[in-house]
Amino acid sequence: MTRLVVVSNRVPDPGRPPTGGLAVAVQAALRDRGGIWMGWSGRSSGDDEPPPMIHRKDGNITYALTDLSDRDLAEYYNGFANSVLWPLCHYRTDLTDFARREAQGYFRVNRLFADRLLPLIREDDVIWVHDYHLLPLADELRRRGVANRIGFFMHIPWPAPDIYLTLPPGTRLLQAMTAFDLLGFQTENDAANFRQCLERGGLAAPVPGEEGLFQTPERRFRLGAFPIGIDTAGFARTARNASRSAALRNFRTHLGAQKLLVGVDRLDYSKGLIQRLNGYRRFLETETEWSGRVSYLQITPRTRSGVAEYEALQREVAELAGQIAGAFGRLDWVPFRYFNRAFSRQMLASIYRMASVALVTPLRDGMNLVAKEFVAAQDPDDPGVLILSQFAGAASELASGALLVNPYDEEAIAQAISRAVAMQPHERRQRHDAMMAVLRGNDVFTWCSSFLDRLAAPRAAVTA
Ligand code: ADQ
Repeated sequence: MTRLVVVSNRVPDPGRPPTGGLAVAVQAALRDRGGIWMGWSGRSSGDDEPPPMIHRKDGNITYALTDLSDRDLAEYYNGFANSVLWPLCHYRTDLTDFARREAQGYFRVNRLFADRLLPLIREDDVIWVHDYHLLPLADELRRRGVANRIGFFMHIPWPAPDIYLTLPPGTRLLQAMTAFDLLGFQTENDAANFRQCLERGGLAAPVPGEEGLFQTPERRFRLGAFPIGIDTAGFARTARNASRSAALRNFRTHLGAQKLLVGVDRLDYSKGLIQRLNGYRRFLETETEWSGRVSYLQITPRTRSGVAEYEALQREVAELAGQIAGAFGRLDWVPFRYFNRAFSRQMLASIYRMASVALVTPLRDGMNLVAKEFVAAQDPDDPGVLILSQFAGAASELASGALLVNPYDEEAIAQAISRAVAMQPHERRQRHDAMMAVLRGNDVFTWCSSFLDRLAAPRAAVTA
């Protein structure tokens, strides 16, 4: 079997058990074939050029880690990736803070990745690049003579052409992306948006009669939807083996007969936290018979502290959280709890299983794995209800069982909460069964192998 070379901005800690389904699946694929996982070490080299890469071996996997300089991190990571591409792909052109210097830094770091990867690549390796930090990487590798199969998976949404094409180097990036052999997106909608961007830019044309195959004057490539899954069986097992944490036991006792609502999101403006909290507030205002009978737990670790919008959002969410607790709380009832830290996976799984309702209402999300984890963690005999944004990638798979909402509509969120807390067991079971069937049929291991199988499919010759 050919070796696998995975490239992503961040790499899981070598030697430590992987957290998160994606790392589990990618590591399993790497272990099967042997290979390399290359990415940023998480460290800065300050004002100096990054020193040579560090190589850590773990069985048949080599982790190749590069530091980046402060300037690289400011321009590539906090700059173009997180302050331009992230908001743009989440339809927030108002927050897209474009600067030419940062775009140059982004292409420069992609050249650095290519230079550092080049000596590690063997002729028949298959290369799999992940996410928006590395859109031009295949093009840089091709310029250095790499003819290997190179695939790409986009974890975040691909926006509609009228949004994407507002990006000054948008066409240059698209052109660079045609150097991949396979481009994978989370949903058919994302894939269709990308196709339209290509066609609008006149960069590639579909090959008639060949679904997903495109042609430029030089080469052919494929694109398609590969919705990412979770380790469904593994996560369900973790949730069944309830965490023995004393805090969790006390929490359960404290809740008594109250129904637990849960939200778990990184602190990010794409997650729709303000609208969601306002929806909950409206529910408490209008459905007063639930006063004292529900409690909402929001777990939101802070991320990207180097980007100004995240600091502002932190203040806004904290203020709203305080208002809700202050306005509705009683001596004997806490209607809202807000945490700003990460929880262990065991703890999260137990909390999901304890909850009657999950609120997963991003304004835009590539997939949203929390929605899938919540479903997998449920007791099938007495499952909770998933309230899910119609703009999360997960909605394209879970529409049969979730209560879909428009995440901008606070009234609709309030109504969905009141429907969820009152839902009868038979309807909850029916909905849960439907969603579990999807999650079992497409877990993260299936996702990984279906992408890699498609990448390995014979290349089609370019026709005149
Ligand atoms: P994210 O934006 O990070 O991922 P998501 O898909 O929800 O979003 O994944 C978050 C992961 O972090 C989940 O596994 C979740 O359990 C975990 N997590 C969240 N809050 C946590 C907490 N407080 N403590 C511990 N763990 C926590 C990007 C895209 C998504 C896409 C994924 C995978 O933005 O749309 O689904 O990649 O492709």
